[in-house]
Amino acid sequence: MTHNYNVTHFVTSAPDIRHLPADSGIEVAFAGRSNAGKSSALNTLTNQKSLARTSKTPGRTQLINLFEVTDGVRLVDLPGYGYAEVPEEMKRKWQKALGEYLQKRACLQGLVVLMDIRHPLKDLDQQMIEWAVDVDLPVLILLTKSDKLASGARKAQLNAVREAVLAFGGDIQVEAFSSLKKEGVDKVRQKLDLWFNTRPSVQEDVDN
Ligand SMILES: Nc1nc2c(ncn2[C@@H]2O[C@H](COP(=O)(O)OP(=O)(O)OP(=O)(O)O)[C@@H](O)[C@H]2O)c(=O)[nH]1
Ligand SMILES: [Mg+2]
Repeated sequence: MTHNYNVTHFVTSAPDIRHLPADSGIEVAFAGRSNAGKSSALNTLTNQKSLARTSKTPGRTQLINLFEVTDGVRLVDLPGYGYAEVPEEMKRKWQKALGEYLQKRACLQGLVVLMDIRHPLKDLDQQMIEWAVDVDLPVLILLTKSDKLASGARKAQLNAVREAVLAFGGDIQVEAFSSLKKEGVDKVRQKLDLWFNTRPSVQEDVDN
């Protein structure tokens, strides 16, 4: 079954992981460094100009924003990590919360990690990927702003990252993406359709 992502609408914002709506249905989260292009990618995917707020000022998305594609099918825009201006203490807290979300959210079916194609696989990106692989969560890596590189350099970078992520093991796909040029959008839709059609594993009832 393919979904129509164009009808995606905002549901709610949560100030942190503990205030998310009920852990039911299916969720796919968009994570990445501050300014990596998460909100832009969500807008491009859904063909909407301002579904998710974008900004030239890094660290703009402070809340976890949840969007619904259809009943029980959600896309999650996570606040960017690694923003230099954020106090160390807050960074540590947020990083811990992200880890908890990835490892405990049962309805989470896949993780999209967005990284600027010119600066891929920073420490915190690697941490996110490790957490996902740890809990058998499939990962789609989008090398964003691919329009910033000429096609030769773009291909070389794509190949280099594909090679590098083999070291993580796990189910990881890497694609180039540009919100500006609409590159890679079909690849994202295909992956989301696949994840949204995978039934979340049902917890065994141990009382029986
Ligand atoms: N050239 C180019 N610029 C882009 C692209 N995608 C995003 N940008 C720009 O990058 C900046 C950050 O984009 P956002 O989508 O707001 O990034 P974000 O990851 O949501 O950032 P935070 O919410 O702060 O974590 C904006 O100035 C965008 O216009 C792209 O595909 N190509
Ligand atoms: Mg954002």
